[in-house]
Formats: sequence, structure tokens, C-alpha cells
Amino acid sequence: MSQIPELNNAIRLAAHLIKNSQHIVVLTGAGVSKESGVPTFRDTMDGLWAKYDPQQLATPQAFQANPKLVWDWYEFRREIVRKAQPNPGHFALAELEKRFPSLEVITQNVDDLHEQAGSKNVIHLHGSIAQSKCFYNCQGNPTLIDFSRIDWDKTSGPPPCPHCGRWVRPNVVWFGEILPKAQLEAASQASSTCDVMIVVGTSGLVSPAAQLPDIAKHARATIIEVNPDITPITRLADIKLEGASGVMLPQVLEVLSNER
Ligand code: BV8
Ligand code: ZN
Repeated sequence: MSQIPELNNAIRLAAHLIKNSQHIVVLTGAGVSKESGVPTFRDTMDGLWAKYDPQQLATPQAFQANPKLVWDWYEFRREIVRKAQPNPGHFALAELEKRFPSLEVITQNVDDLHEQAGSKNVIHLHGSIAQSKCFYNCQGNPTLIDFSRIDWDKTSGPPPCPHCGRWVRPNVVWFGEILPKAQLEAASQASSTCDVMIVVGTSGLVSPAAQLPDIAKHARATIIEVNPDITPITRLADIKLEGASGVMLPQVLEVLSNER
């Protein structure tokens, strides 16, 4: 446990509320994958990408203006995600789901580290960086493409869609694009029916995901925020675990285990 008494009390209280909950929802952002070596959106990317703002690159306009630049940025990020392993924070959430089977994870992240750690009920609001699709969804939405079998000049940028010959793009939700209807509905439903929402590693700046804690609060849920920083969600939090998720979440689990 932490050496800070207030933090210890917060961890104990969080464990107590989780233990007595009926329906837990966990909302995660890039911070939960930071200890796995995946940069957050607030982090400046290193080297070549340091001069670009992710919010400027993660848009359909940027892709149409310079498909090679955006495609190469995603290939760079895919390599980081491919090498990443789940961290203790991911594993603690997967263990919580084992003990509380109605637990749902709503993630803004495009990596699959929650699933790799063993989480089963995961709602991806912003898609998956490991998947690609036809930019025009020419065979239906989404027209997923396995480009590993396409032979194309990789220096020229994105591969051509094998159906229509036009661009292939990452299967993620870009800024200015609408979120997948089913996932957003499921996330809103979960947020409006949970009695505990654990918000982990998100700056709470991107909508509509940023509104989910408000929905939970309106439904009289207890909000537990896990983040080393202050965020717009902190004002909603009944309990603030001020620290890294890979440290805080295992400590909550440890208290839960000792209380068994
Ligand atoms: C939509 C996939 C509507 C891609 C992402 C003006 C013009 C256009 C749009 C808008 C606008 N104003 C508002 C909008 C809406 C816009 C938006 O919210 N913009 C913001 C920036 C102002 N939203 C959208 O465009 C969304 N779509 O609104 O559509 C619409 C309606 C009709 C018709 C058309 C459109 C789509 C948003 C989805 C964008 N895609 N990702 C990709 O990954 O490349 S968003 C992307 O950024 C992530 O998925 C994530 O959601 C977000 C980053 O946020 P976080 O995850 O919170 O990460 P961040 O780095 O910010 O923070 C990390 C946190 O972790 C920090 O707090 C840090 O303290 C903490 N931390 C660090 N270490 C740790 C830690 N915590 C715990 N442990 C640690 N160790
Ligand atoms: Zn196509």
C-alpha cells in the first residue's frame, strides 16, 4: 500500500464501494496503456512524429490530403502496439471482471491490451488500430481488409482496396467522424445503469466519450478516478486515486482480496 495515509484511505474506500457494487463500469483512456509503453495523446510522440499533433493527423481530411503521411503514422503506432504487453493495471481490471462478471470496460483506446490481459466485456468506442478497412467501405460498413496478403509498393503509402482499388485506412474513428452506433449505445446504456464507474487514464477531453462520467453521475453512480493528474472528470469524482493505474488498481484488488 501507499505511504500516503489519505491515499491509503481512498484505496480502502474504493475497494469497499466496489465490493458492495451491483454493476461496475470502467472507462479507460490512453493512460491505462502508458505503462505498457504506448504513448498517450498528451505525450509528444518521439522523433519524426514529434512535430505533428495527433488531433491534426487523426482526421479524414489529413488522410485525403496526405494518405502516405497518415498511413505511415499508423504503421509507426501499430509497431508500438504490436510490441506492447498488458501492464498490471490491465490485469487488475481483468481480475475484477472475473470477480464481478457484470463489469464492463468501455475503452477509448485502439489497442487490444484489455483483451490480451483477459477482459471479456470490452466496448471499443474508437475502433481498432490492428484492423484496416476500405476508405469507402465499398462492400458495406465496415469493409475490413487484411492487407497482409496484398502486394503493393509500401513506399507509396496505403495499400489499394482489393475490391475497388481505392485507399485502405485504419479501422479507427477519426476526429469529426461519428462513433459506431452500437458501441456508443452500449456505452451510454452501461453508464446510465452502473452504480460504480471507475475512470482510468483519460484526460476527459474527447467527446462524446467525455460525457459518459456525467451520464453515470446523473444516474447516481459513485465515480472513482484513477489518474496522476487533475482532469475535467476530477470534479465529478467521489474518490480520486492520484497515481498510475498500474500501481493503483492492483492495490485496490489487494484490499479486496484481503477483505474476502
Ligand atoms: C464526433 C482513434 C461528431 C484515432 C480517437 C470541433 C471540430 C470537430 C469535432 C469537434 C470539435 N469540437 C469537439 C469535437 C468533437 C471531437 C472532440 O471531442 N474534439 C476534442 C479534441 C475537442 N470528437 C470527435 O470528433 C468524435 N466524433 O464528435 O462526431 C459528429 C456528429 C455528426 C457528424 C460527424 C461527426 C470522434 C472522437 C474520436 C477521435 N479518435 N482515437 C486514433 O487513435 O488515432 S480519440 C483519441 O484521443 C483517443 O482514442 C482518446 O479518446 C483521445 C485521447 O484521450 P485520452 O485517452 O484521454 O488520452 P490523453 O492522452 O488525452 O490523456 C491521457 C490521460 O492519462 C491523462 O489524463 C494522463 O494524466 C493520464 N495518465 C498518464 N499516465 C497514466 C495516466 N493515467 C493512469 N495511469 C498512468 N500511468
Ligand atoms: Zn474498396
